[in-house]
Amino acid sequence: MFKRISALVLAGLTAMAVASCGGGGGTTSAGTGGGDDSITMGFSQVGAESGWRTANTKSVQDSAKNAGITLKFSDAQQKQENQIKAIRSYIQQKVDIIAFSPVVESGWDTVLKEAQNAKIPVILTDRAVDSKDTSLYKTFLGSDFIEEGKKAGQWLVEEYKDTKDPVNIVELQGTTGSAPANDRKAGFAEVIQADTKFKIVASQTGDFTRAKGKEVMEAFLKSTPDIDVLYAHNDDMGLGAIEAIEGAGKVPGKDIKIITVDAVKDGMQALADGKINFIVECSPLLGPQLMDLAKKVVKGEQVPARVVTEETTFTQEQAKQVLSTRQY
Ligand code: GYE
Repeated sequence: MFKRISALVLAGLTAMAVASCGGGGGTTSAGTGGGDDSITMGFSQVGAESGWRTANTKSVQDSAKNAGITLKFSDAQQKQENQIKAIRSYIQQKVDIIAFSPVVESGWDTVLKEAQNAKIPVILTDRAVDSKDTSLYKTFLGSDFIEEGKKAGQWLVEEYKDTKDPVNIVELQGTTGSAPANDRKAGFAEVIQADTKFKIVASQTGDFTRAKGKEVMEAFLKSTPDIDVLYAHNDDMGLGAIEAIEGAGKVPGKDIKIITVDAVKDGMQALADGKINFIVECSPLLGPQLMDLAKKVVKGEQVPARVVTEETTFTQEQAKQVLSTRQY
């Protein structure tokens, strides 16, 4: 360990962290630890809201173990205040590096400044912050969410290229204020606005969860006649919405075409089954790259300010082909 903390003190601090996290889901440690030059990372996860998140957590935990990095992990249950508490506890524990996936974009400057003052480097993973001062973190590893929104819009434009009739779209947004919700909305809107036949007739948050996706889609189906297309910012909300659509006696994928983002197993299965029409991939397997970046940052090496994840898209036919080999 870089900062030589005795096992006793460490245990005490971990207990403090659990206590201070309150309803925040607590803190657990994993990894091989040991050796004087091993790295301790404090990782504050958004929550466990989706299949994507579960796969991301597993990727981070497995890769920490493989990289010999001791991981202190906490789940913020989609609450910014829990993430701020977790980051403060990592600062107190003098971890070597902090990585986190910020639930929303705004409101991080104070706590990031505290980490900077304590000389603990921070890596953003998966989601971005909107801080003007980019020296508050070393790098941001994750997807280009605007690009994802554009890919969703491009599919729609192509799918409806032969019609002049209005296309009524309902949108299930991700967590309000989160980078993927903001950017997936913006990228999609930018592409479809080129043709006035595309109309977003209702747009509301489903908080990236299946339950909320179902609930909001039920409300859309009651309040909005003639829905042609659903654009859901993740698979889980799309899967919840499919239940609502079937419950209303309509056929998902036919009566209402569905576009989602992520490409987790359950989403890909629904795509292969014809219930979803198109999925934009967003990879949760960020762990290995995160650990590589962490090692470099702790050694004081230069890392790129932005590392973008490589991603693709899937049609129903493509989903059938790759389904059996999906890792998540
Ligand atoms: O798309 C969604 C999850 O931040 C990219 O968060 C991530 C998003 C992902 O809940 O399923």
